[in-house]
Amino acid sequence: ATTPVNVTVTGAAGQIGYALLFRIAAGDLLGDDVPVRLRLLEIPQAVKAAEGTALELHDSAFELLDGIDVYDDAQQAFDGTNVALLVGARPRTQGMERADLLEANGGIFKPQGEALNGAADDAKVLVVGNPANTNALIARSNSDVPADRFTAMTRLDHNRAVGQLAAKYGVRVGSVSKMTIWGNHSATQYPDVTYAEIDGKPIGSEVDQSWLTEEFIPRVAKRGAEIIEVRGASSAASAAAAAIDHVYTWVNGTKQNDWTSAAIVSDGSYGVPEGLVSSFPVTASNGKFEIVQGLEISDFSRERIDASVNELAEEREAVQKLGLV
Ligand code: NAX
Repeated sequence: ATTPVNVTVTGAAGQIGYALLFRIAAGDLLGDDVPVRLRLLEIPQAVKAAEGTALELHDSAFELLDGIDVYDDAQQAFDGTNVALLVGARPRTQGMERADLLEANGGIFKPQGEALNGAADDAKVLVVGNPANTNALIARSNSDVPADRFTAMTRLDHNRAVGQLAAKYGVRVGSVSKMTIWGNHSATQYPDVTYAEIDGKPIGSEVDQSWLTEEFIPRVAKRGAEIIEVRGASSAASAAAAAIDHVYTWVNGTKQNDWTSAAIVSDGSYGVPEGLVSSFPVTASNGKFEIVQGLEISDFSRERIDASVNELAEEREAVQKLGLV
């Protein structure tokens, strides 16, 4: 391909943006033969910092990088875009109630959903900025872009789970397949090992239950807090790596006999109310995610999936009350 693919990154001057942009420019997002044009969106106060990053991108002499544009206007940043990575969001600050947080993010994701109407016909949207699932719901509800192009990121949770499982079994991450994250990208998420395999061999029946409930599930679900505690700042490079994996998989497909996790608009599968942006086990082919069907769900899993999905339903109710969806 010689026509560059337009990739818009919001929150480009933030810490995830800083890790993400260089990998995109290196060809990791779409493939090492696909030229990219980067469009950075920031709020006016951070445009200068984004321009500084653009200088460094120039200085890196990436052969696939066709050019960089910096914007403070969503309409312009999304015009004709093929891949939109919505990273910039309003973080929760002290004393902020959930409704305040959702409202503040509605102020970002509603206009961005509208602005995405100007995107290319094949546009793919990944929301990283938290609360990611509900921000994706807001953007989708305010856009004419088809629902199946809106996704939110649970790939970091998925990768964290794969990493923990590989460490437990003393294998490399490439040996782990069929891991699943269900629900919300929050502490209620359910990392499900029921169908996970090590070197193609199912582990479900032999998993140590106390390790699962007391160590693995809470460790994966609360890994973000652990990173903040140890690193002194929230996950950045690993979040960028997960965003890269999410889009790469979406465009280039999942491996044979494997699946991944992504939050996509529910079609009602597995009892997840239609329209919620919830994480599922998914395969990708021909540029489309599809929910893995027909998995038997145990009572143990059902309870945990429902808890996380209920949280998503509550968030939807809250943004409905605010008139955001
Ligand atoms: P930073 O605060 O470093 O950067 C955010 C950037 O977004 C800032 O430069 C800010 O100016 C910009 N921004 C704010 N409003 C904007 C708007 N309307 N348009 C364009 N840009 C805007 O945060 P960072 O550490 O980069 O994290 C970004 C987001 O990712 C946060 O919401 C964070 O919670 C979320 N995360 C999501 C994860 C996931 O797995 N889904 C994991 C990592 C991360 O915690």
